[in-house]
Amino acid sequence: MAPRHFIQSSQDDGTGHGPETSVVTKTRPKLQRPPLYKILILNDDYTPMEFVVHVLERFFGLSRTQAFEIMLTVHKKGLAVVGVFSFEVAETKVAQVMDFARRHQHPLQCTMEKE
Ligand code: TYC
Repeated sequence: MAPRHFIQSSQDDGTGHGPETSVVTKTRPKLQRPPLYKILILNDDYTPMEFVVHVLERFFGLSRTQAFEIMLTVHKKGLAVVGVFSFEVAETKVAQVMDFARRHQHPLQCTMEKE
């Protein structure tokens, strides 16, 4: 079939709104926020308190006071959230903490959980 061309005059935008008018429409695609992941530190009976404080300072950028507070929460309650991150950042930090603990022969456990 032969192509058909529709020609609009500059005086008529085809909307019926009269000459030289146009309708501006903006499409707003539905955006999904990327999911966030909590990192949890778990209590155990063997890892020294000072080591946990050091881990929290080193890998989570916490001050000594914040790190000590969170370590004590874990010690008393069994676990605590130490931060919330994107999947990639959480995965990297968990791997770094687990590796660091293993290299120092401490049984410290660190996990991530979708928020
Ligand atoms: N419960 C440990 C102790 O008494 C200290 C500790 C705190 C270990 C937090 C792990 O995630 C932890 N030495």
